[in-house]
Amino acid sequence: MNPLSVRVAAFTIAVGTLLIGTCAAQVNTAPDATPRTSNPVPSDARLPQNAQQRMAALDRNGDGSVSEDEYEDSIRDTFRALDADRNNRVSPDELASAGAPQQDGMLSPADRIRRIDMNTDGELTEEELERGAEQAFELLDTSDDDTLDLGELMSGGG
Ligand SMILES: [Ca+2]
Ligand SMILES: [Ca+2]
Ligand SMILES: [Ca+2]
Ligand SMILES: [Ca+2]
Repeated sequence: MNPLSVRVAAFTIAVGTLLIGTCAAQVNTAPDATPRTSNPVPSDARLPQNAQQRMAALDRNGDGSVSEDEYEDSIRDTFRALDADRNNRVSPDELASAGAPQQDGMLSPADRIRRIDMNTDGELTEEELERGAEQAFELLDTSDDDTLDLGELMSGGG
């Protein structure tokens, strides 16, 4: 891989984790939540660990693939969900408290934002998030049919 494609791949995974992890965290809130938990963002919230779960979170009409519309809807919802103080920007703190998984070797929330932060102010606007996500969609859509199937989602780090 040349340096650009390494960077682009890291970028794709960053966006995918950022977006899809958050969507599915919401979808999965209730049934498995531990009753004793009083934390509004349970640290044990189940995040999507594989492409099947990501697909379930994104495929709103249940046809087994993710269209650009479904993807864009999710991005908008995700942005609103992340922007806790509603100032139309997502800060690293907001991203961190959304429960995105932090594992060994993973980028910190601030670093993930930096990947798609076009004006380098350290926070994401909806436009920055959408633009980053569009690029991620195109990279994942290797068959170029404007939908993401399970295999393509898997190739995005799931
Ligand atoms: Ca669909
Ligand atoms: Ca905010
Ligand atoms: Ca920004
Ligand atoms: Ca495709």
